[in-house]
Amino acid sequence: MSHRMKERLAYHLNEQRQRLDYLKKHYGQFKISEVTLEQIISGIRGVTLLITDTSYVDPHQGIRIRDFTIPELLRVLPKARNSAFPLAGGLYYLLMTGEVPDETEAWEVEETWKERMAVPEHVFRVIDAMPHQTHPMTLLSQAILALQTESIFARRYEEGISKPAFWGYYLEDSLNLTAKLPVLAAYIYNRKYRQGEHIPPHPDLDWSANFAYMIGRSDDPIFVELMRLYFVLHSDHEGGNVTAYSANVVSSSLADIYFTASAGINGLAGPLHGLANQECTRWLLRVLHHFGGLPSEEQLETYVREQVERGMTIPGYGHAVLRTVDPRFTALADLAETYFPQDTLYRLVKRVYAVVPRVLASLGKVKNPWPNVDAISGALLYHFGVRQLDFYTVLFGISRMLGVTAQTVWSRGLYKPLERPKSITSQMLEAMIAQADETAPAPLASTPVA
Ligand code: CMX
Repeated sequence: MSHRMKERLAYHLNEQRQRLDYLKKHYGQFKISEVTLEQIISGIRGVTLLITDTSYVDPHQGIRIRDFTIPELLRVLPKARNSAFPLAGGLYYLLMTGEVPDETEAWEVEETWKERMAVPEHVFRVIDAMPHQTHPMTLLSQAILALQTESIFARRYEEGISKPAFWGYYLEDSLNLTAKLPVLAAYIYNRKYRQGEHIPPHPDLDWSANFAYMIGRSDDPIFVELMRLYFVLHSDHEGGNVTAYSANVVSSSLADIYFTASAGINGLAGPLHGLANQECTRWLLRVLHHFGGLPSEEQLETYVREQVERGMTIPGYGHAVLRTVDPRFTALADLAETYFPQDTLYRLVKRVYAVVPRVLASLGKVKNPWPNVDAISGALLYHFGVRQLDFYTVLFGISRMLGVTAQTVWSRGLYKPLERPKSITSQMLEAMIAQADETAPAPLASTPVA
């Protein structure tokens, strides 16, 4: 166990509980949001409903992880050996405690992970039992669920424990799960695309480098660097994204971390969310194929306009919260610009960036015409020969589980109750409107159909 991390977490949870108790007691009636009918019908967009301290998506600055912007985060976190990029263990320490770890603390998490990487055999058998064409996200979700047999929280809960003890077991489970994620991802990759060759983790490597090693790609130091950057960038995006939100609801029922993480992964598998990295790369390749190479800006603009006029979505562009270029996009573009600016797919990414925002903006309805992280992440993986597009969201997933598990430990540590919003029927809604507005037309539900 990473003792220092647990100790600091206990301290901050205690402090935060007191803070929230005070706020609830003295400012319980303070209004944060009002919700309109339009917002409810439009996916609760723009309604502040959650308190999440691990990170915040600033619409105009992008993600702030524990208040650090992406460039700040990359600067302050301890780096892996001979690397320009942070150790995932240090990031996890920061997500969990809100404190920037020193190198020893970051390595302590990495060492804790190493001790817990062994995956029970039955989990591999679950993956093996699935048909070869199974989507890697299905396999990841199933593998995480198969690990549920190992939940310490579930066992202790059955024996009878009280609320203050919950978070400690969620933390144990979280460390056990996150330790195994690169192993699971590599196993899925090797089984699907490398004739089942199984490479066990290397005891000397950090969490991120180990993934590269286990898929047989650690010989390229820039790919290893990409993995380190990639896993930091995708780790957390406040509490309302589909992954975190679904995981949070599931965990609020005191379902353990394995049920929680699997639920989050299922949400991430949708094309409007995590699967957009797969979809975007497929779209980029289709563009190259269509034009027989890199199109000019003019050609691309005509192509994109025609697509959006037919009602198609341009993957990798737009966001429910962001209103600017995603800084995660910029961080990945910086890496590509440094190491392979002439790569054709990367050059296309840049050209798309020059064209798509103005096309989307000209439609007048797209709230954010700018690229998100999915507009580029796949192109970089593709450059390094990871060309199995359906695998891309798995990498997003194992990184995002760092944030999801940290959020879950905090939720249980703050004794958050069961999430259970209220719903009404549309008929009730019409009746409510009619009562408030005498001039409203008769409720549709009671209007005879012509
Ligand atoms: N291409 C074409 N049209 C787009 C668009 C895009 N990239 N992004 C938004 N629009 C359209 C919407 O479909 C909507 O049209 P209708 O009114 O006709 O239904 C209109 O613009 C308004 O949408 P919005 O309020 O700007 O965006 P939402 O908050 O509803 O949706 C998102 C956000 C991400 C689902 C959307 O921008 C999208 O589908 N983008 C492409 C998929 C993608 O990249 N997803 C990954 C996001 C990051 C992540 O969560 O991982």
